[in-house]
Amino acid sequence: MNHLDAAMHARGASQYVDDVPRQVGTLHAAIHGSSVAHGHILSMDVAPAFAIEGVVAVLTAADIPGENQIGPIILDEPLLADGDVHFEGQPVAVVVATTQAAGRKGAAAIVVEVDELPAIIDPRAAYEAGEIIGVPRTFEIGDVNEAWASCNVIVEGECVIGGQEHVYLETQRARAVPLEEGRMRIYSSTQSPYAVQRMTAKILGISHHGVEVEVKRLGGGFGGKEDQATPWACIAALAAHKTRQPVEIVLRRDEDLRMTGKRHPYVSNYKLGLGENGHIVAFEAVHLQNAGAAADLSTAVLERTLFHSTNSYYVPHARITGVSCRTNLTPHTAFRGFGGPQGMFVFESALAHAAETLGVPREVLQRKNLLSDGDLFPYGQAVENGRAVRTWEQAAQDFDLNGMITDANAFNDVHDEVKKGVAVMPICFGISFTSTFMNQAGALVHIYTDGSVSVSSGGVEMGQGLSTNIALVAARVFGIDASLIKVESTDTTRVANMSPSAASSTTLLNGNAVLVAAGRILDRLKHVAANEFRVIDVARISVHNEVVCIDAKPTEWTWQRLVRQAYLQRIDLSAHGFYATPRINYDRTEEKGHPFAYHVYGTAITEVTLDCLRGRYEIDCVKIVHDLGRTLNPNVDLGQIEGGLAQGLGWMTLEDLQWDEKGHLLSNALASYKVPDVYFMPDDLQVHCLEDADETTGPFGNKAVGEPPLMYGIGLFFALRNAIRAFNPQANPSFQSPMTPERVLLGLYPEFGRIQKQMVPFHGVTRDPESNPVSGEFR
Ligand code: MTE
Ligand code: LUZ
Ligand code: MOS
Repeated sequence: MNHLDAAMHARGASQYVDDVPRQVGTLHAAIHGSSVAHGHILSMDVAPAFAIEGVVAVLTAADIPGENQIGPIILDEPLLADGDVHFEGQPVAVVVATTQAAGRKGAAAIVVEVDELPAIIDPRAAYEAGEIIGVPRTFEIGDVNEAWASCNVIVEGECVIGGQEHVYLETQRARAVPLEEGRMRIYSSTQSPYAVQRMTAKILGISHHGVEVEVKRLGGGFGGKEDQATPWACIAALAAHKTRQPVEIVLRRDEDLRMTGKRHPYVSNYKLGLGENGHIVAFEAVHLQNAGAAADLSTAVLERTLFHSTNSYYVPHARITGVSCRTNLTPHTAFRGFGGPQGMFVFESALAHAAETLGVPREVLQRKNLLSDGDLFPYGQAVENGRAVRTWEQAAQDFDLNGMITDANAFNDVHDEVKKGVAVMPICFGISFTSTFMNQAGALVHIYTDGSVSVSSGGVEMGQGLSTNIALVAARVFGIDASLIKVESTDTTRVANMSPSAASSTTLLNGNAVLVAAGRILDRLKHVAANEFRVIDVARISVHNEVVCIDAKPTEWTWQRLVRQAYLQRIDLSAHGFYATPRINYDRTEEKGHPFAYHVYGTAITEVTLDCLRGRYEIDCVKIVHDLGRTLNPNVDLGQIEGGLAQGLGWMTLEDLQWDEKGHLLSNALASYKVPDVYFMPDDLQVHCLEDADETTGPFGNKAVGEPPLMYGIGLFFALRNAIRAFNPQANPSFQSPMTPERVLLGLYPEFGRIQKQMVPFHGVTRDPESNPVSGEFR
């Protein structure tokens, strides 16, 4: 079975928000975004917009009937600028017109006078200026201060980590249709229909039940629509509310790049101490997160950075601090991995630094320090059913790691201008929203009298294959073919209060909710069959391949007959299901708990060939052993592993976000922001999955797969580093990502000077133990 949408995607037949035929009278909204990154608005003249033919209305903060506030965690973000602007592109006014073109012309005609203030771009500058969002957080285990004394070698340094643009194929968009009694129906490209529902209600000043949100599918989200699809839907709804006409908004690629947040850039300091035998003794890190101009999800992202700051290694003494720093960039947001990749990159850099200082291969230190069952993470959860060693050992064996390293060294011995580098990247990623209450989901299942089935869940299809997984779960419960299942759009009137489709947990949460709902109906059907066949023990009844069985032996009743009979007996053929992940908890005062249902593990081996005259490189191969549990659909999961890897490789090497000192995005088009393509990917890409690795949380032994494979991409950074040092053993390029060909070249020839590693003293951050977590509405 393929991805359910594959054939339609290939034919261009899949419908997205603006493919559904428009109602007569549908208007178009366009945004006037701030032209400066920081300042006070002195005056605004919207009259010139009305001079443009087709312009119907102009809306500003003053037109918002409810609250002008869309902050999801901390209430610090207006929908439309009010008094001040905090980033370039920040929505200031909305122009509603009969065509998109007229709307954009109108938006451009608006004149805003701003008293410009200096912009902060760098999180270090923000930290020094006291521009901190929320409060610093610290995870601590063991006794770090004591532990340094027993270390044999201690390394300290700094990492500068680049952000990342989501580049979903489908840019942000929404359509709002006014209903009777001031209600609103919204079609949105969002990972979080309920966030759109409740924020729109807040903006319009009405109840949640006054807003209906429907999502068919997304042309990619990657976290960029976990929260940041919401403002565009609110703007469409506001415009529809004012004009009493349907309103659509579609961002052009350049508008989307300019106005929406990205993966958070970080600047982090580390200090790592090893004992005599190479075992890790102590680790300390301070992560300064570049949050952009508003909190958005930054505090939650920062929290996951802390959770993943020791990756898949056992660290007995650790102190890890994170600070979310306010700058004048777009508010940065969720992106596949959600802060985890940044945390892992820092630890891998520290390990590289230590290995190079000791003169031992990095993979020796990595292997020695992998987690075992019973080891504690710094946040207090113990490793259970850990697979760090298992995936490492299988990768080393299946792909002959030692042979690869020997061959690369032999190659390097006889080549002067071309060098190979090999690196291993183990991953360990926690599955669950780190805000425990978010780990809940609902589903609604109907069986029609012809035996066909309708399944709604709170999960959103964004290309990751959720609908395929959901169809397979329902088909398996009922014992029928997946072609009998229709996976419906995601609609807030069918499933209430849904969490975003995120944290890789959508199949875990919604699949289990479907399992519960379908199981309820199946139970009723079994009773109908048991009555008919005069079987006392209902457990003897089952359905296989659309045939009713007793003791697994077929009867003459088909699935269709069973359903029809139940209907005639007036048995309810619909059910709601609800699921809440068991066992999880987290205490933000103590910074301890059991936040994750389980962890996903894996190991990737990456080999790169570097042209040491030009700084260009080819990825020879990436070879992965991944822990999928028991897959529901191997094609879907393989797509997630390969796609995640591609995104991680791009983040580490090609994708270079640049802003000027005034906070203007320079990499503001896909011509100046390079994403990996099929040629960039290794020709030799192998993925092996662990066998006999069922995860009891399920559904059906399944393990989450969406985000973790991105972090395999980190291996490429260190493979390149090894190749650079094979050419020039004195080279010590800074731990700065992305490792673009330009930076590789400068790394090869440090005498060019520009990017030599600077040793930066470790800086501590004080934490106020009184004020811990997070205020705000929903977390
Ligand atoms: N795959 C595709 N094709 N498109 C996407 O937008 N998003 C990723 C990942 N894989 C994404 C994707 C992200 S950020 C997450 S959290 C998960 O899918 C969400 O889906 P899941 O919970 O079903 O894994
Ligand atoms: N979103 C969120 C996430 O709200 N909480 C999380 O823990 C998370 N993790 C990964 C991706 N999105
Ligand atoms: Mo993914 S970053 O959880 O949307």
